[in-house]
Amino acid sequence: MSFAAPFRRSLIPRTTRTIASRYPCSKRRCFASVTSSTTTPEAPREPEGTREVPMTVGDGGSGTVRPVRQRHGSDRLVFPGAVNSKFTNRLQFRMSDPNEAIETYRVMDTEGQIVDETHGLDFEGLKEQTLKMYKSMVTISIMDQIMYDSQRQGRISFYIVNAGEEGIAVGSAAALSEQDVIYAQYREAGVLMYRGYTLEEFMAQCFSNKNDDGKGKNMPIHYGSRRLNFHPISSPLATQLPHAAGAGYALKLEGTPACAVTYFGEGAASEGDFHAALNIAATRGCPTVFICRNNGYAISTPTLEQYKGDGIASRGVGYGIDTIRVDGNDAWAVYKVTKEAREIAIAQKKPVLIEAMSYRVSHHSTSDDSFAYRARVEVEDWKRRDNPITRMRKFMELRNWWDQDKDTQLRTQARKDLLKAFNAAEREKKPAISNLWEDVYDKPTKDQWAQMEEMKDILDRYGEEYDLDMYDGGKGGVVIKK
Ligand SMILES: Cc1ncc(C[n+]2csc(CCOP(=O)(O)OP(=O)(O)O)c2C)c(N)n1
Ligand SMILES: [Mg+2]
Repeated sequence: MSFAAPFRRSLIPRTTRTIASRYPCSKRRCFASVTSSTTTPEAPREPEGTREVPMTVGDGGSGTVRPVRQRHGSDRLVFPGAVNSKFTNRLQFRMSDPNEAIETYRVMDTEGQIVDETHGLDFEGLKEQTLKMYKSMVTISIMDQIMYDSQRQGRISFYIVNAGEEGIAVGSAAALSEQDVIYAQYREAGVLMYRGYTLEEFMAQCFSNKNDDGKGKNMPIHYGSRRLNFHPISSPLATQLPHAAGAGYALKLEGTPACAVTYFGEGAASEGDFHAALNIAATRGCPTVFICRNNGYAISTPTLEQYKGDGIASRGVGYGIDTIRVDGNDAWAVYKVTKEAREIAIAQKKPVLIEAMSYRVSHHSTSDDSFAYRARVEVEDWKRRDNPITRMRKFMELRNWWDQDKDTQLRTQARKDLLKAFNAAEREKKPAISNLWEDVYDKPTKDQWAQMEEMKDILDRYGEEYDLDMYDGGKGGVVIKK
């Protein structure tokens, strides 16, 4: 299968060479500090090719390393770190050309028309999947409205909406297998929705009720699901990235035909963890797919103030990682590149970076008012111009798969289902108080038992001051059942 826009990577030749010990002394002196201690500027000349200095290039973590050889009189530098660099007498500082940014791959345009005829996707065969993708995106957008409003009414404490970026989460999720291990940031509820996280599970987590897998220990939208191979969301930005590199490495060592997939915003890519993760994934050959959602903002900081250079994609190229930039509002393009990235990661045992471009239509979270730092008209323009949900709808309508009636029916039913789950979750009891101590250590410590006893004593004496009925088991739920 071929891409209109190819995955990019820096040029590293397949064959690596050894630095010959016969390098002229004047030049060899330049390398003396990085060659082995056996190679000093004063070392006697040896016939060409007879001796290799122990300077090697790793092959991505398989444990074998190949020697690098610099031939006498070569027109290029063959050196670890720059294994195919031509010598030049032109002094020139390099930087990316601002007028020639890395291209953005599309399968369909904003009208839902196919623009890459080489996409190789069998859309007729994918009809059922298309409907599932569309339904997931629509359901997420309605859930967002309900949950956002409920936070404003004080019924949940916090929420982050996905508006404008549903295509990235759902398009990529549709291309993955259940075995792939997911490490997300927080604006990827579509991944969970597509993988089969139920509306009841979403609501239980947001209301921190007794059915929440995390037993209320996390803020709303910090979902996690062992069943769906989805690690819990972690608030500190970018911590998921080294985890995903490590998980990819583990899958490779186990020989599992799956990859780790991690999502992050372009703002999170300013964290050191991003660089550590990309470098270790590249050098150890980890089958990890890094998916950056570049939505134009890190809370109030616009991308143009976050970095110079050609976005996040250019960093992947810099780390020697196969990289592609994609139109994040085109769910088919995201699907296609994720599918291809997954195959590369697993078959070739190496990471891939996808930079998906979109726009954060919403405020950053319920704690943010984005009109304090961006104009309303900017947001309205984006909403009118392009949207992953309407694009997919147009795609389906062009094939006579969809119409207004079906759309109304889908939205009415989704809203009904969501409100039912919402109301049930809101009425459900909170986890038993004993969960304050449970699942912290393997077994509760002596100190924790003492704290439980103390809490029990306080509630025995002053219980009527608290609404204990809202907790599972009431006052009786304070002490862990042995
Ligand atoms: C280590 C760390 N620093 C700062 C924050 C506060 N913070 C939360 S979200 C965010 C912006 C992240 O922007 P981006 O990664 O682009 O994601 P987006 O919200 O745009 O989806 C910041 C600075 C944090 N959670 N963790
Ligand atoms: Mg962002």
